[in-house]
Amino acid sequence: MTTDRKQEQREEARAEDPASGPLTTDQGVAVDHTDDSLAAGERGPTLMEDFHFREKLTHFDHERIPERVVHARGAGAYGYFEPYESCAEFTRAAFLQDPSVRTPVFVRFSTVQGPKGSADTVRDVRGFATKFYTSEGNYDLVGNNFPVFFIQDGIKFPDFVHAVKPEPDTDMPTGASAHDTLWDFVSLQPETLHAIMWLMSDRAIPRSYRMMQGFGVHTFRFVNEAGRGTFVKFHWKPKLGAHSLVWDEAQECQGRDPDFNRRDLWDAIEAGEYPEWELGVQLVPEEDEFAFDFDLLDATKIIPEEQVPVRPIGRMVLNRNPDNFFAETEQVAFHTANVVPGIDFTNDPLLQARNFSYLDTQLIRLGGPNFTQIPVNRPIAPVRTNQRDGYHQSRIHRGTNYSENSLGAGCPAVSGADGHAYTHYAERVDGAKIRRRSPSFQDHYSQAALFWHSMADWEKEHIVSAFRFELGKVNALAVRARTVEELTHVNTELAQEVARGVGVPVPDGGQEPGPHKSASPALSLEALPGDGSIRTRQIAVLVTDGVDAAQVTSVREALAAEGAIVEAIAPTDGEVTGADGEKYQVDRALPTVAAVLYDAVLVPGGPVGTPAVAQDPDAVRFVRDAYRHGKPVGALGSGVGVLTPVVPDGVRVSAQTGSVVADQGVVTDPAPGAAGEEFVREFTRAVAAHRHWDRPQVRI
Ligand code: HDE
Repeated sequence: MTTDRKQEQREEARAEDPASGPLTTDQGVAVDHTDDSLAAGERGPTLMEDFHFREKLTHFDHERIPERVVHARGAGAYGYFEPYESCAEFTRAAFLQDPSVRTPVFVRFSTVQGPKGSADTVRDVRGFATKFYTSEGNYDLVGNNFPVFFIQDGIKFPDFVHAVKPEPDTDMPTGASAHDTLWDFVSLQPETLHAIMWLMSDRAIPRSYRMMQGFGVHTFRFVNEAGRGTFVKFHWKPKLGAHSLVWDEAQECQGRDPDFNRRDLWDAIEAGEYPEWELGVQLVPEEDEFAFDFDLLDATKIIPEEQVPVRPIGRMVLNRNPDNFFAETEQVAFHTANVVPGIDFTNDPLLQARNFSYLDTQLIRLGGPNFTQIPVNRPIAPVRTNQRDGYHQSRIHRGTNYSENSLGAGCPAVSGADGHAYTHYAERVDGAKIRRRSPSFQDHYSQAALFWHSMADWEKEHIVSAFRFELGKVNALAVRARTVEELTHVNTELAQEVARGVGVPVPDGGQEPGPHKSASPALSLEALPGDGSIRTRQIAVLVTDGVDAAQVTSVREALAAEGAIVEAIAPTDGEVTGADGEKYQVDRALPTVAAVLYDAVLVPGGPVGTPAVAQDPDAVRFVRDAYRHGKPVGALGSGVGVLTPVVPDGVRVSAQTGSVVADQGVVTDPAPGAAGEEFVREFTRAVAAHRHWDRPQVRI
């Protein structure tokens, strides 16, 4: 957000605040002076009677609350959800009945491993938690951007989290999964392998929260008016498609802009480019519970979309940033057990554990049982309970506080059988008390292999290189070797490629789950290219004094008309003088930015400008990095001369004025003056494709 816009907002907030006026104490007493404490003489000791000083310092001393034990770092936004049509056939949930009814939502995206102050672009799962403020109470869909989890039973969650969090002696590494204890755990727990394949894929380094899928992970249950249950898996699909960074870029981003993902979300919403997802469901009739070669209750398994298609049921739009990070994004409390009539649980042992854990953690994190009264957590449905008192109670309850009563006119009365109350699905349960995993949970390799076989070649390359990086950071060679051994059960080629990179014996292989060579094309990032637009893509145009201004202006206008965000970047801030002698405003100074912060780069020409760009090592690095990270790179006029030395053999560059060449995302036209239509069309197409993996010398 620009400083002007922020200032405007501050002023609006002041004007709207009924309490605007002079500074006061918490008791409303006006304060005359807040820069010096009350002291006995100018150089004397501070006096205890300075109640303003004591109140100010005491409150400050208590400003922190514990951060979330996992998912500590996040970003949130408000918006709405609307169904496409009534889902009454499957669920009686009120918010899924009427396309004309918009349900308000709050969504929080997060990383899992790192603390609140860690960087955004680490290799990690991303949380995707949605609170629907429905007319029947709050419904929380607390999902992730992977459709599977690392463990099958919640009792192992503390072990898994201890293993992935920083090691207990050094408190290192921050935000990262490349370390001994995680891989020790992985190598000993084959059930982690499927989620580990996702973690090693580019899904674990999303370009943007706006370009990320979300999944409910567990199999839940829809229940309709007649009480019939249907198994359901939830999917969020981003309108902009699913896109990721490359690891080299993600690592640099951690330093260049640790807030890369949350800034992107914030800025898009401020600019009115509201992110949008489609909610889809996979529905399985109860009678088909055992129709799969995996268990529907096992959260380490997907239902391949080719087997049960995802049926779109509605869309969600995020259109408002929070006013206060702490009050809203930090204090929001999600809970898997926050369900509404028409949505119920299954016996997935991971889900059952979560239904205990979220409330438990919030009691400590938010300091007591009344956190549901915090504005971001408050339902829009009326709340009438007999729960009373406790820390931070802010409601003034009247009347009786027990059920049943006659003295309070029987209020609040239970809804009974009037049809509006939540009634638990009457699933028949019968079993001995045992601690034993079901045999139907035992196949840990088939779906890890399915994932591998579903990847495009470039995705496979990225996965191998991620394993090499991660295991290469593991000090215990036995752990590296044991992990490679586990990978032989997924795919021989994968295991061998990883082994070669991390210095452990190359296994023979041949242990793959034979019959499972099939692929699920929906698992590849290529399956979600987006709507083909270049809206909100960030494009850097490198300019210096003497730049061909007609070129910059024409290309800028054309790309901006397609919704891209184009920024002129010069060696210093302020203005540059174009070849026409006019002054042009610079958006950013080169030392403050880097190619990793942009989606594409363009080098315009100019009789004076271009040689200066070509001689500026920072500018050349900018272009080279963009090229090596597979990003679209364009050059016009004499700018082509800057690009040519950067682009390796095997990529064609135009040498002829007026002839536009577009090859593997490198688009060139040596013609001076305003950019032609063909150049703009080709460059736009290259940007819409996001990345160009097949070009030589891509650095992943
Ligand atoms: Fe969570 N998880 N989780 N988790 N989880 C938390 O709740 C837990 C799991 C997820 O933005 C905690 O309020 C257990 C799966 C998200 O505020 C905690 C188990 C999935 C968020 C907790 C799981 C998730 C959390 C920490 C295994 C994807 C962030 C703070 C049984 C479907 C929500 C908090 C936000 C947060 C427990 C596994 C997603 C401790 C015990 C599977 C998106 O309660």
